Amino acid sequence: MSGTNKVVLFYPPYDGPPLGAPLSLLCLASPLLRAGFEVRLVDNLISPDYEKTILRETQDALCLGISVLTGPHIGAAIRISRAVKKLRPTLPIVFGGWHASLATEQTLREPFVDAIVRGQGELTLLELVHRISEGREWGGVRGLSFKDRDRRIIHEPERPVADINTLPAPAYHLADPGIYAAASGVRQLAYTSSVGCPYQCNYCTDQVFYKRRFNAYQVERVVNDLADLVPRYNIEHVPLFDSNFLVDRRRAVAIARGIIASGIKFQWDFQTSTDFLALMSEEEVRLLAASGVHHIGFGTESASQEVLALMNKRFQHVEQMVETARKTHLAGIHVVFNIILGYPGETEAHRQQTFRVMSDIAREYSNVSFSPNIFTPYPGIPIWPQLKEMGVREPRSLEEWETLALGTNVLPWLRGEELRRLRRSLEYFLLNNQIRKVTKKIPWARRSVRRLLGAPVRWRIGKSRYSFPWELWLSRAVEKVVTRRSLLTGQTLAERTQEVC
Ligand code: B12
Ligand code: SF4
Repeated sequence: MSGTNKVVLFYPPYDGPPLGAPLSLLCLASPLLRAGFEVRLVDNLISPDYEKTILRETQDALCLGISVLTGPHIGAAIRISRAVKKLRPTLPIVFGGWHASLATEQTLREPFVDAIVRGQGELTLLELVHRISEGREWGGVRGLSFKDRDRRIIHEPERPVADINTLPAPAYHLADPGIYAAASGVRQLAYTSSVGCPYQCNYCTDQVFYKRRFNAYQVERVVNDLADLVPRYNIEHVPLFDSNFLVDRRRAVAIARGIIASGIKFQWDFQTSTDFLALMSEEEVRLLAASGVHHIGFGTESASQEVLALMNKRFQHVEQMVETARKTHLAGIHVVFNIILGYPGETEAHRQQTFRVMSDIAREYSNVSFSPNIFTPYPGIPIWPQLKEMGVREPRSLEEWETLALGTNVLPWLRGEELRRLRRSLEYFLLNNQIRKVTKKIPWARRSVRRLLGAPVRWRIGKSRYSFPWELWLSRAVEKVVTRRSLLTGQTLAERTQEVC
């Protein structure tokens, strides 16, 4: 038996604007607290000096848990783990989250990782913490991979995905939204009303994690939670972290109705696919807006039906993108269309088609912005076998995955002149949209700017001619006009994040 009952949970720093307290840790903390354990949450906003905090807090802890997504999270996770192991070599370090769940064997090979909780973490972590606290063996905990006493790697069988209605509510009281508001300028509270998406896009791991099952809270639960949490924490904005919020459109509309009826005022946003929104009536989309939806992110990815088929996205059609833009425009909702560039099998002609169609949509509907990125293969995505055949090298260690920020180009078919042309056409595409937005804001300059810059830019996109890019030089000299936006919230991304592509 251990004399302590403290669990330290760490969320490493990430690129981009803060989205409120890390929901993963708040969810993990809840069952631990109920079982009588003490929980310390650490991230770079709660504790700017997080490294020192963790070293201090882990002195008398039962274990350290770290949440890891592919990319920049990994660097801090490695650094902290090594520092903790130096001071307390026997303290169990447990990794969890999407990266650790999808690249389990490789991550667990690192000497500083003792166990990995695969998939949803609430029940598995609780069971593990009980074992640690009671000094028992770790074998038999479903969903756990770990090193035994001889440092051999053991993978226990999968834990079935839990119905989220059976899990305790996130421990929101552990993180003061004011701390995050100071960094982002908005009092935010992240909320998940459902997990899972029925589709199987072959660049996405949602199907691996949540098994294609849409697993959702009832309408009343969502409305009651929000009506309670928003005033209690004085929240202005709720980003929903659902994989595909509109899978059940009737539920979504009823949630919007419930929020309106509750009289609580706040903004909220979500991600979904255009096929679902396009099926909603204009009134239903207006209802979403009236309840506070001000932004929706869509994984549109391409305007070429051939490329969409290559992505196993046959459920989505260009007409639905147009319909989505039209209905959200009518309702006054801002939308971001994500675009994936360089997908295996995509030709330059496909790409130009995407830029042309998307430019046409944006010209017609001013509420549309874009988030274009070069295809980044994350661990566990179903298309990996094909990527390997095409010469993409899979990172061989945890450390190597750290450099894989969104938009990092690891595609061997996107090199030299091909890459230069992609970048140039992308810059023109973004410039074209930016000109449209800027001239909308300054009507007196509209005609002259459009004539001087807009017309030649549109001509280039139409004809795919990008040599001697004087418009780009001019725009860069005047101001930074080319901006990218976050799919989750629609916020403009930091310059560093924008320039990855
Ligand atoms: C919100 C979000 C973010 C936010 C999170 C901020 C915050 N304050 O919480 C931020 C902005 C950091 C983010 C960034 C990125 N994200 Co993101 N993000 C999401 C999203 C929409 C929701 C995640 C979430 O919080 N869910 C709710 C919580 C409760 O679930 P959870 O995080 O999965 O946590 C559970 C388990 O994973 C596990 N668990 C998690 N951590 C730990 C730790 C321990 C110790 C244990 C035991 C268990 C455990 O238990 C938790 C409770 O069940 C998911 C999509 C989705 N549907 O989940 C994508 C997703 C996780 N992101 C993804 C990607 C690709 C990214 C980026 C890499 C690229 C990008 N989009 O820009 C960046 C890079 C981040 C970085 N390294 O800097 C991928 C995952 C890829 C991967 N291999 O990591 C997802 C799945 C989207 C997708 N379908 O492709 N993201
Ligand atoms: S629709 Fe979105 S969440 Fe669903 S499988 Fe495709 S990319 Fe993943």
